[in-house]
Amino acid sequence: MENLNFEKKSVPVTLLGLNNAGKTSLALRLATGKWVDNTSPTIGVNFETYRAGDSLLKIFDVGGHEVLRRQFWLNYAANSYGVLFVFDASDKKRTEEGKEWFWYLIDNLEVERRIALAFLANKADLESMEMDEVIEVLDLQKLSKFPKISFQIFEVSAKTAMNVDTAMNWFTKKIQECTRENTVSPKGLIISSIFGNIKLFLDFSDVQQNLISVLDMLSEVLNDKDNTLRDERIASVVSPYGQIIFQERGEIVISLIVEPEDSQLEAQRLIEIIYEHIERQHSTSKDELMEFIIRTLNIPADDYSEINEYILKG
Ligand SMILES: Nc1nc2c(ncn2[C@@H]2O[C@H](COP(=O)(O)OP(=O)(O)O)[C@@H](O)[C@H]2O)c(=O)[nH]1
Ligand SMILES: [Mg+2]
Repeated sequence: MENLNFEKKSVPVTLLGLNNAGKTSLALRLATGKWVDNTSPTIGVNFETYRAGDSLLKIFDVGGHEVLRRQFWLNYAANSYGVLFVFDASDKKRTEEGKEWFWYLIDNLEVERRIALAFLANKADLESMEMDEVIEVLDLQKLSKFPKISFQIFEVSAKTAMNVDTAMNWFTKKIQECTRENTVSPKGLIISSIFGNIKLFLDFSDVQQNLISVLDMLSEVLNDKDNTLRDERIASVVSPYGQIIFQERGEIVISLIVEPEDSQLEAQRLIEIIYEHIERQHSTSKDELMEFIIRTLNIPADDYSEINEYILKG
């Protein structure tokens, strides 16, 4: 079985920039294809979905108010495949503030992997700074010193849609490259209840030998779940036989065991796809679910026979 195109391959990306730069307007244009006037200031974080070919970008629109900047920007950016940074090129009074916060983000962002950055000089329909001026004043040339950041600068208008497609085509292509680089080699997967009762255990390698330790870690995470589960109900533990990513949603917990050096972000994305599948198919059969998981995790056909499947009733 070759790489299949899944219905939902939602890839997290983040929309950042000062308040009033046009982030929500842009997010709505991407989600609906229309200009939506009268956006109100974003409180906290919203998300919109943008379809690009067979991928879906899940765009987190993070409020731009100052308190939110320090609290959320780095966290969301570090957990994304890419950042759309929106800069209001028509607001000369806030150029310095925009520059300061843009560099706050870039200088403090800690990512091991490659990340795509589209710098969007927005509101080009108004009287606004020329691109050359934006690059110069914000020192954007300096971005080339960050090898992990693939960047491109676009002059756009969320209002008239000018250059929005061009920017998004570039961005989506880069995001696809970044997801391809973030491969994981799943070693096992456990679906359990929030009380730790195992419903399905798929073993793709030698996890079985370590099952007790995996289960111990699972129960530790669950016993203390208000502390261990971070945003989005995720926890991860690195152990000698692999990295275990736990995610809780509704009544169930999915734990994916991958190689220690594998991408956590990609592991989370795969878990997300499995959750969405379970939620959509209310009465899915065990075989169907297993087949979906094997396809999603891209377990090679030759390894099928090595899959040990255990259903431990709880
Ligand atoms: N003329 C113009 N106005 C825009 C554009 N994008 C956003 N705006 C306006 O800028 C204001 C702030 O937009 P909003 O999307 O709420 O900004 P956010 O705080 O970054 O989410 C709103 O009045 C929008 O209508 C644009 O491309 N051109
Ligand atoms: Mg907003």
